[in-house]
Amino acid sequence: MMRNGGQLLVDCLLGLGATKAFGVPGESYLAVLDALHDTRGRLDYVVCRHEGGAAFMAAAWGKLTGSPGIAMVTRGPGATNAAIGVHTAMQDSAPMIMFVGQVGTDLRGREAFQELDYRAVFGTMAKWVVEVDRVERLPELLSRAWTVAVSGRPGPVVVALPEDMLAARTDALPLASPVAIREAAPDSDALIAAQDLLAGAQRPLLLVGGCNWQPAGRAALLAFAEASDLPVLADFRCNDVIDNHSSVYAGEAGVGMPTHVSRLLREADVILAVNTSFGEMTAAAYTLMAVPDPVQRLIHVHGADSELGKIYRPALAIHAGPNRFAAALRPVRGGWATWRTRARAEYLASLDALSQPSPVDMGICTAHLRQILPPDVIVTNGAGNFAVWPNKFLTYGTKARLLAPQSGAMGYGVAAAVAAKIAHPERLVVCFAGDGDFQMTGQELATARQAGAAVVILILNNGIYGTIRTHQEREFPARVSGTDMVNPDFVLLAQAHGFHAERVETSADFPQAFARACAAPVGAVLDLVISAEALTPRASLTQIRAAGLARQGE
Ligand SMILES: Cc1ncc(C[n+]2csc(CCOP(=O)(O)OP(=O)(O)O)c2C)c(N)n1
Ligand SMILES: [Mg+2]
Repeated sequence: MMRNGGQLLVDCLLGLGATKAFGVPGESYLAVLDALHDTRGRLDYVVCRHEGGAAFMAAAWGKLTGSPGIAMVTRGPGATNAAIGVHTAMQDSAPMIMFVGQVGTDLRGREAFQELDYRAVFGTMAKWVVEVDRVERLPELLSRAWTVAVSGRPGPVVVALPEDMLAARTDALPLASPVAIREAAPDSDALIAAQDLLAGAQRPLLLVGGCNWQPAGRAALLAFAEASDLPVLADFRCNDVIDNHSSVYAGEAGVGMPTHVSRLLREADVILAVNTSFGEMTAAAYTLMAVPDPVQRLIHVHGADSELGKIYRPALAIHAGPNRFAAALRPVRGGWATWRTRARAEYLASLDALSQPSPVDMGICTAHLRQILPPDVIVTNGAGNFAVWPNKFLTYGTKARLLAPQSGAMGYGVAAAVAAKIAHPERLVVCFAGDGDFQMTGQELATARQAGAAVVILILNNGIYGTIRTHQEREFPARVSGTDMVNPDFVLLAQAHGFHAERVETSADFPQAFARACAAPVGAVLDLVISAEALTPRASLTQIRAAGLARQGE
């Protein structure tokens, strides 16, 4: 059977197991769009409103499902709009494949209309970039793209599609399945060495991260931690790896780090880091663990050997996938109950927020949500001070998921929520957005409506770019510049998109408004009135400014 490049690409994606593609159309890949005409119900094209939204959705899909999220965007302008999603998938270690149109091979190199050199543009941003020049090589290169995206440390792959290649015809057969790569398992010597190091520890700590966990791997890790009675920290925005309700869970090592978390990292003598890539946020810009030789004895376990010894020189480096490593672990009993109990108690205490100087007090709202959110809720957020609420004040059980960008990309939350609801229409999906954050991808409300994705979006509306104001008041106190916003009426905006929408003026109104939002069949937006004064959970704007002024006076 003869196929053109578009048809072969789509048939390969079906064989690999893709079921959704998120994109904005372009004339550069009409043959792919045409092939998708015949795959509805098997491989659906989710029509987005901005390539940044589409790429975020693909990145979030990859993080949620473990299978590459598919984005499809047009040449230059589409590709550059989509860059934020590629960068986010990289920092999140999320599998993703972005297909991008390219000028015909006969024009390449002339700076033709919308031409870009994708290898140069995405070379340092993506895990791999390839341009497919010959139509018959599509199966080979798509198989490799999929494999690269999911293996080792998962990440984004960019595949460029010259127009003439998509139009060319071939009798090449499409792929029937992905390459199945078994995770690397730890060898028994390495395991014994790890268990010995742990057994000799006074204050051991388990630090878990990454996004290629499977339910069995997570369960095995939890069982190991509980049987060994040692405290567990989640890496930045990886709160959902380990059951937060377990007596071993002690919090998230990320931005806005609570004092007990920094104490645990500093005081630990042995840290077993499983699937962690050691981004800047994990150990407070590397201040809690010295580079390259931390005082703590580090056992670093990762599925990608390129992550081992990258930043730290571990006492023991083990190249193994997280799930197989977790399955191989046997309990170590070192009498750490006191150390673990204190960590847990401090974590539980950290969930009680101070009373906030704000009409809607997010401490009260998150305390309510902790009680009523269903166990399998999917929570998403982008970036801003508001993200501290879902990241530090909500708890995630074994079935819950948190989709939050380790890249700190504003706008991720709304798009990730849409992708999550498309993946799991039966689950409650709640997005936490800042007012600035929401406006980065708010147009994807239209995508949500079109796709029937009934997400619940909470806009924590404080009228400012709060994170930047926080830094500004610390470094340039009382000189507000570029951090105020005059916002649209979010209720009207959401209603114009067909969403149920309400403005919530007090904490007391929140529970009922949230219940109505969850019941709305079309999805809902709640515009929460937050005072700019409630700048962070622990310090008000006035306090932060006063401290900044006092430092200036010194
Ligand atoms: C795409 C992007 N642009 C800019 C930034 C820098 N930035 C980080 S947080 C922030 C402010 C977020 O404001 P908002 O969403 O209103 O949340 P708030 O801090 O007020 O709670 C900005 C501008 C970023 N992280 N990502
Ligand atoms: Mg704000």
